[in-house]
Amino acid sequence: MNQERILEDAEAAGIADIAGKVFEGTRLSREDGVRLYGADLHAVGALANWMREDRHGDLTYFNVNQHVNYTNVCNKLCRFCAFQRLPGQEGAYVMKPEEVAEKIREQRDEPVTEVHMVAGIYPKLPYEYYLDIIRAVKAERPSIHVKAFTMIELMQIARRAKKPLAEVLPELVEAGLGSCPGGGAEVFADRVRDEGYDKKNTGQEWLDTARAVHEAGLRSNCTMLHGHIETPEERVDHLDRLRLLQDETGGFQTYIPLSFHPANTEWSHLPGPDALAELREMAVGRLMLDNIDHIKAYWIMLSIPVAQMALSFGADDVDGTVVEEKIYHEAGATTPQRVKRAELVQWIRDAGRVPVERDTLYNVVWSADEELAAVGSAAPVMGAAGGRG
Ligand code: V47
Repeated sequence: MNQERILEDAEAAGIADIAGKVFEGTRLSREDGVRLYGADLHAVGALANWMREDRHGDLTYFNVNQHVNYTNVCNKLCRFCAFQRLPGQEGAYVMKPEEVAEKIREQRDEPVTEVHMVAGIYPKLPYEYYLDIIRAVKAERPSIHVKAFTMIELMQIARRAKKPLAEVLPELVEAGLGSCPGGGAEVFADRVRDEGYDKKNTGQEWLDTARAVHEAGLRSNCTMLHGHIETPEERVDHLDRLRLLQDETGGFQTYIPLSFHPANTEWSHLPGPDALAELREMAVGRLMLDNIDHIKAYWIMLSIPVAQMALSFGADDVDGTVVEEKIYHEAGATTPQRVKRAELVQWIRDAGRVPVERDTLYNVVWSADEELAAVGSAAPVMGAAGGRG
């Protein structure tokens, strides 16, 4: 859609001033962000789509990855979580390093480039365990990129190591850690944390840990868990705090809005977001996070049809092939646990976009776009001001 048409729709929706800012590359304020939650969805989506196409054209990134959740034992008792078990509770498990390696071995005939490894917080696990599971993965498949440990896991690992995180991170890297995922950020606002996950790190601790990760030279992702008890103002606060940290470090590669799935959680009485709320969250993320290059529509959580639509509401990435997802499926997700690479490629094409297989750091592995295939990289450079443009 051209700028004039988008502007007409924005005018009708009362957000022409916001559209003007987006077109000229001016940062949106917190107030603008709150207004985007109340404005006509199609006008907001068209604006986010303009920004997506301005940056990435039709290119849509995916990777061939595998998830491993090494334990579901957790002491944080988050009310939104259906995955956690107490030690000894039925269904509780902790994988030995050999079992983690076995999971990797099972996929040896697939062109997997990344393992996404996250889990609960089980205080009994020693520091060596975390090093050993990374080493086990790398020994089994040396070429694989290990994207592991959310910020709260890193805080726990440092606690067990009895060393500051700045000393622990190089040791994890030495073992084979390549980058960190974006989970566990939830909603930073203290009010929401106090009601929903008061045993977990604060929002500020999550941000401080992410800063340390970036200072250690690692890239990471960021998320927001939306669609439960948070207000639009609290969502905008969360996005603004991510944006400010990104101004400082440039270390975030991708933002992923995560839709709350209520089944089997203490918040099962809440409805969770519908598809329209999911599309709006994608669009607001794209528009507010002007310094984060990629916005991911995590198909496992959204369903494939909603993820396809999200590609016209600001998203330019769909995550990967996944294989055996537990966190959402325990919470009632009805999506498959894996798709084949060829299926991902096809449904990106069906959405009218150009599929690009990337590695974790956005180097191009394969592209349907010949020019990009020749350049071989869509990776932003880490440093101040992130990857604008
Ligand atoms: O940290 C937990 C969330 C996260 C529920 O970095 C729930 O590339 C909805 O972070 N309903 C894990 N959400 C998933 C995650 C992720 C996924 C894909 C890619 C990346 C990346 C990161 O899921 C948790 C928590 O925030 N979560 N329970 C639930 N019932």
